Amino acid sequence: MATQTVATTPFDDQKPGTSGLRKKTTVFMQPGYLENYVQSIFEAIGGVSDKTLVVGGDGRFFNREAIQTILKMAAANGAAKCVVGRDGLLSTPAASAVIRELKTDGGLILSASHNPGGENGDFGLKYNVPAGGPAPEAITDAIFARSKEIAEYRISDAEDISIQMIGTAKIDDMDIDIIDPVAIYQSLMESLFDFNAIHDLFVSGFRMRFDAMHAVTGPYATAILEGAIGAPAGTVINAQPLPDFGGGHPDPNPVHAKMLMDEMMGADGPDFGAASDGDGDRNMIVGRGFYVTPSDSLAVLAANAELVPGYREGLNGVARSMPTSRAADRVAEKLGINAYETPTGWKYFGNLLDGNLITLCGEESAGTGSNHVREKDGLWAVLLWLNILAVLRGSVADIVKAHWRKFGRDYYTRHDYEDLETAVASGLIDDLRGRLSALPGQSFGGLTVSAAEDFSYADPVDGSVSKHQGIKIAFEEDARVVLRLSGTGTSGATLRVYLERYERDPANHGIDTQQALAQVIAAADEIAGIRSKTGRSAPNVMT
Ligand code: VG1
Ligand code: CO
Repeated sequence: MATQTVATTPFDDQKPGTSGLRKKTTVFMQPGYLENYVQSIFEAIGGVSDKTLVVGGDGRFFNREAIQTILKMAAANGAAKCVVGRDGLLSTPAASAVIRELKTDGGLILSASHNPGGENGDFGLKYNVPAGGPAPEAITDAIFARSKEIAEYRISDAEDISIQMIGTAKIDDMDIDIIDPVAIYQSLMESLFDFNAIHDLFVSGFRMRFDAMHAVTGPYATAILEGAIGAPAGTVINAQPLPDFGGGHPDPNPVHAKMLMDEMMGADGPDFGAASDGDGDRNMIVGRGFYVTPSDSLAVLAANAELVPGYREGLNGVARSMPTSRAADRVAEKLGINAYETPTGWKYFGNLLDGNLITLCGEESAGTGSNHVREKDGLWAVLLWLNILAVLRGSVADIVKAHWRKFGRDYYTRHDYEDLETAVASGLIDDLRGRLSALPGQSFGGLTVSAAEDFSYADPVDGSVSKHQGIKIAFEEDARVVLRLSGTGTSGATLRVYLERYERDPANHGIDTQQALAQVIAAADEIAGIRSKTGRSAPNVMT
């Protein structure tokens, strides 16, 4: 078989966003589109000659075809080997674990994460570095730059290979290892958690429901929870990965994981509920009748991590993305460890983890993780909760309420305005940016602005600076509003408004969240003119 060099024209829209390049599946399927991006990645990382790459995805529509293309291109570009998950499956955290365990030169992860899949849904691709994490901005900028110059790509004209069975194969001179997508990840989990203690928790009658949402975590959760730990059959639901996620939206939040939420809110619901997203890096945690916000989850996990074998030595520090509530900072302060505030997106945690500055990190968007990999990890967060529950033996609600009594409660909600006209959304942010310096001292419905900034982050390890990462407005009344535009959407623009308020007094910890934040919500609207500028009377999604 021979290598073909195919002439191509640059596509001008291949700029990676918050988490790699995401587009409509039909865009990725255009002739040359995927090829163009893959060749740009290979060239931006200095070529792949003699390198070993991990390749896998979340199983969505076009996953298999894209993998065949990537393998043929890796072969034509001189790669020594590709390691592929059987059936083309690898959850994002598992891909990170495999990259690290096998000490490869990085990997390509095919996923649009929590975005809907299918022919009319979304597709995505990103490159992860040898440390296992998403490429930092310097690399994604280089990929984008390359994609605008590129004139040709290289691909082998070999036949498709079968990736249905564990084993080895070859395309031209390149070796291919087809691996069990679960094994390496599972042994990593066994090294961190006390599976026997969790087993005993289930033996005591504890009931759990894990909703895999027909996405990639099904095989992982079934093998680990029902297999290795011995949870009752039926603990994992919607376990079969499907190319269109069964028509659902694989985003684990109370809106999209409604079936699970309904069961958990019932009087006789299970003790513990959890869900994960398309590529397995997000998690939702629910107790019976009690939803845990991701910001609170990060804080509770940080406060209790030492109860679990993998974190017995304590934490080096914690980090959270800027719009995530400050609950984790309060824990860090009590523990006497560092707390970092990074821009949205997992790539910003990489240097902090590599430099041992932090052990745990998380985002308000249902992402939690630790130094065990370089991605957020849905099932890991679920196992950490389970291990803590196995030690404390209380209900989820009791544990979180006790946490609030000790640290105070950070009421938190995110309001999303989806599918806005791009000009309207960026106009709103630009206008606000232009008025920031005038805001401090002004009052909005009883709240007085104490500080307003266009968030910029200087990486403490390599000194790189990321600007314009969101508008952050703080109030004297211990409340905060953050506004930013989504970088993962594939049509129009999404405005995200993050709202929070701190309440120390336990007598006030039982208020409905939207009500507790009503004043902050009103102030945000008054300051940014959200309703008047977007013409929307309410957000599409509130989490
Ligand atoms: C969203 C979340 C962000 C997360 C990103 C990728 O980005 O807000 O916290 O890191 O998705 O998550 P944005 O730019 O749309 O707000 V995943 O699970 O989609 O890889
Ligand atoms: Co995801």
